[in-house]
Amino acid sequence: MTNYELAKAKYAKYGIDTDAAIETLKDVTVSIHCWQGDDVTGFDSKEALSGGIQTTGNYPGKARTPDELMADIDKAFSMVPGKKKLNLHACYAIFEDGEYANRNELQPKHFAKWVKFAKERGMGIDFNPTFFAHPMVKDNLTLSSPDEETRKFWVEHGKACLKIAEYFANETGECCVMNIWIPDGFKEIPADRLGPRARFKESLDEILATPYDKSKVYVTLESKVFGIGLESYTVGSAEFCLSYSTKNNITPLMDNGHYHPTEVVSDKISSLLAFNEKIALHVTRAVRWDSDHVVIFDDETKEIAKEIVRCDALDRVFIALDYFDASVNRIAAWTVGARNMQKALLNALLIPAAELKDYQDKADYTKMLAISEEYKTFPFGDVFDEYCRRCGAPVGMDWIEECDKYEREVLSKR
Ligand code: RNT
Ligand code: ZN
Repeated sequence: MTNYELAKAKYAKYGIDTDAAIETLKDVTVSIHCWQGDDVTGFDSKEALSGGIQTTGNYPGKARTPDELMADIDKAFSMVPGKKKLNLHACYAIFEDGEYANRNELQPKHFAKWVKFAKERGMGIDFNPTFFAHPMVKDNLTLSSPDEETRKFWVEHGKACLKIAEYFANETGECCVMNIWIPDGFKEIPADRLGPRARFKESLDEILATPYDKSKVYVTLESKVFGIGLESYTVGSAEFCLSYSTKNNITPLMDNGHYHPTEVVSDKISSLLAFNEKIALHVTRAVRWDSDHVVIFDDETKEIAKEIVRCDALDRVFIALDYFDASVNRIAAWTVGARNMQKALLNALLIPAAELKDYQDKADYTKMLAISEEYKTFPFGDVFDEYCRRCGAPVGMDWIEECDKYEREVLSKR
């Protein structure tokens, strides 16, 4: 018997069908962020990264051009099992023949190369307007700026992005999740908390007044607690973003780096599912703060996946990754994080949710605890290996050698 057959038998003894879990996971889409490949640099501006987010590290070999980034994406995606979607930011517009468009003038054609890339690989595309790293970010403010010219510029950017999102959906035949996150906030304790939020609200209303096909484009709104240099006040707080999303029928997005350190997104998922048809996630790893460390196979990532699965919400949660580490090989960073998201989902699919719920309802917390703990040492790794095999992705450590080879042959020559 192979390791997989042994594992399958062990799970089957408790009524868990590992083949079914593998089949289910094959259809779950995880959106992978292009910005891990170049430290959120993009191609449209020479400005340093801003907005209270930061990539640290100086690992050699970072992608400098669209072609390099695409090659790196191909390499990383080939080492990750499962269904993937490409997550782009507006700053990754590709200008050809010396042309240039400012953020408020971006058009679908500036993303034609990405569409070609995605179509050739049978992938959908998600999208993000880029409200940072640009000269029109005035005093750390964009959509909430009291300066009307600044605010309007960013409203135009949002509107332009909605058109591009719709173009992605039409071209790829898959829906496009367009996520709005603004960095706006203050380092100092503000004298007016309502004004910026009122302006943000007005700006969002203006952006969303653009007609777009709601069956193809899902607009999400991402909240945050604080950013570097913006420690005292964040315009798009959790309460603001949740209230706005609910009231305006758009989709709330939770990034698990965007809460106070003892809060967990895994506990929030069910509340949002109770009130929203769809919800969206940025899965990341916060180490003491929103540090965007590579996702590991840790308790919170597992718990997030368990929540999605036991709420029977695999088709209601848009799962995206969001981290950027420049201190390790960037292809490895992508691969480790994305494989771990897949592991967490498979792990969740191999836990008998109905049985455990039943113990909870019967107040048999003893069995609920005891059984949950026993599953933690089941031969999950053998099932994950089989899943990789069936997806044509490298099994176990095999990808590491592939990644080293790519570093020797490609990255080290940059
Ligand atoms: C920032 C948000 C946001 C960004 C990306 C690059 O704190 O998490 O999602 O990470 O848009
Ligand atoms: Zn995020």
